[in-house]
Amino acid sequence: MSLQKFPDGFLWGAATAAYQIEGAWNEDGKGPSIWDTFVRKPHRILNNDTGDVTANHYHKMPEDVQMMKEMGLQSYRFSISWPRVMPNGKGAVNQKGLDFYDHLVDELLAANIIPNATLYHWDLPQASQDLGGWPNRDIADWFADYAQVMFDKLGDRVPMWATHNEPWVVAFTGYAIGDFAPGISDYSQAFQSVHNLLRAHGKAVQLYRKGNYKGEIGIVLDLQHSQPASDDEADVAASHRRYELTNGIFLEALFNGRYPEQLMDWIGPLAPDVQDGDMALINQPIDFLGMNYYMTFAVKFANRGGFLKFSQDFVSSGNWGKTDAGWGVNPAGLMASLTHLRDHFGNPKIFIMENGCAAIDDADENGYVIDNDRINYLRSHLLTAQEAIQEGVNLQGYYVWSLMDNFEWAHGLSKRFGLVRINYETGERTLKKSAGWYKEVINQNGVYE
Ligand code: IFM
Repeated sequence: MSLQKFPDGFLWGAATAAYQIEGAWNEDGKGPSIWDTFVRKPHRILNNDTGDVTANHYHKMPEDVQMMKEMGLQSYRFSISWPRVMPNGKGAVNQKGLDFYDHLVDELLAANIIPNATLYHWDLPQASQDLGGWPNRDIADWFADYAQVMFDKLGDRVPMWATHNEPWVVAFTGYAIGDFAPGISDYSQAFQSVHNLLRAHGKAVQLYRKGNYKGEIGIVLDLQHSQPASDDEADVAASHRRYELTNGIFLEALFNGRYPEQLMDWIGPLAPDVQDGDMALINQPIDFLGMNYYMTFAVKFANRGGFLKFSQDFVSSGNWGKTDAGWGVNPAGLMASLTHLRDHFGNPKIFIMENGCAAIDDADENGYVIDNDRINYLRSHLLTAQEAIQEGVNLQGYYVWSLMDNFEWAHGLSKRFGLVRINYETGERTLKKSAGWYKEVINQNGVYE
């Protein structure tokens, strides 16, 4: 067993998102989000679960920060609930909502943990959706106003900001597939959402630069890796189309100021309305790229495969099988995504902002979970990340998804991704075996092979 060390200064953390952990869905002046609405519709969420309480972090925040300290985390990535801060999506600010995040940041700093804030992790104010949501061009200004409120409040103490988390999911699962809030099935709204999410990102970055805040700002993309199922030309082309749909559309716009031409040709009338100046707004320098990595797909040409004519299967390497979320496990896809960024997008500074797995966690009578599957999953991805750094990838930090068990969207509370077990009945927190293992990784700044 040899210890694979990471470079000095490599940042170690864990991540969460507001709707998934906070609870307190209608307390202290918070407005409803599209998820508060969506979970109340029939048949949308497994077991009719909601995020109304979930891990109850809103009420347990100081205890949770102490727990992070005990776990040895160097950084904590959280998201801010837009409707907690601006209940109507624009206009009036809810002081109590702001105070919550203010207090969180102070607690983190007191515990010597670097705060890493994401402005948007899917919980759009319902009032903004009532005005058309992400497909409405005006949303970029509403988002910029919200971003400014947060920069004003926390910009002096939060050194890492992300505008969006996984805008692909926001646009496509929310507005095209419709299995996530707001539950709309319309591809043209989805492509228009991509464009407005990116314009909103651009406006927020501009404001951040203008304010001369001391930290860094970027965006977090879920980079799924697509690989052709065979050498057949049709499969290779189908895989490329899938890549452009999930990754290229964001990477090309952010780094090169254009949408992939071939994709735009394929989608024809579904393409977003791009106005003068939009692409320049989107294509501004960012300080880092956040990437979330979970999955690789083997892609085939499929005549009945929708408007991009492909079908896909999860790839699992070796004997990995699938996680409890039904996803394949393929660390090689992480390597492929990282080296792709190195080779095609100028080797940007990267943080892995999420990586982790749902596992079947059997708790003993004390709530303790021996989650060897999770440890093996994390170890294999970390070894790959370390190898990528040896290969010249500019990777500077890693966050486990997730700090604690939480509301996993359409799966409700049934899927557990946490390093910490949540007993949803009592609210009790118990560190899993993986939390102890991760603490060692952080202490050693390395992973044993
Ligand atoms: O829980 C989600 C998170 O909100 C975004 N990234 C993927 C995670 C696991 O599905």
